[in-house]
Amino acid sequence: MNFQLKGKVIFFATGNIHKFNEAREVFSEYKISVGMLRFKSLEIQNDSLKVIAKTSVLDAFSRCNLPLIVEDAGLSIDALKGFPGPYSAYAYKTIGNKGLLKLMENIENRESKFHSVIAYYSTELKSPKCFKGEVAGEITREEKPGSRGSGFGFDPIFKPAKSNKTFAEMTTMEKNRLSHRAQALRKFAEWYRKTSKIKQGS
Ligand code: ITT
Repeated sequence: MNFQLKGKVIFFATGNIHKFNEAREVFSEYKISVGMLRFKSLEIQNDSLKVIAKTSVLDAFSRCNLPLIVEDAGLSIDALKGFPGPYSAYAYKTIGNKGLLKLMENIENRESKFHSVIAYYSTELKSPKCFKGEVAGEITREEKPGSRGSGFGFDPIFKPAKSNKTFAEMTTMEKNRLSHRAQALRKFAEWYRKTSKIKQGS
């Protein structure tokens, strides 16, 4: 079946509604419409977020044949030699924020980084195209969920270097000014806007 899509429309395959809402807000700045494909694509275990994202986007594409992105993100803590990094989803599911704070209990160096890789694929490409973003910050001493209970995952324990609030204490718009994901999404959106203009000959 062929779909006739009007305007600039892409899809985001993710099982995480928070990620999708962040993406929707960033893409609206670029007048790109995004639809959520709510499924978890294949997520292999690998040390590289880029390899994971590329494999995921090809898996997602094989299921729906639509132009789409996936995103893989991870939190690296300096004092834990980069852990959990590409194993962030597993660490979050198993020990969670409380477990990570416990591991960091007597550690003074709280420096950490969030990384994001967006992978895009459509029929016009030979292979997936990747875009990276990262934000430096620190792991707080306790969870700071914010009054509206916003944020997800490690948001309550991550405070970007340029802020006195954790990601969970921010609105989506505030988080999008600083976050790893928003940076990767903007790089993608700039590229996408440029390549679709070339295709349309404008
Ligand atoms: P997908 O379906 O898109 O894969 P996911 O929630 O599984 O969604 P990831 O595998 O990319 O996302 O994320 C790995 C873990 O890192 C996961 O437990 C997330 O909750 C957490 N995480 C990712 N981005 C985050 C962010 O911006 N703030 C807080 N935690 C984040």
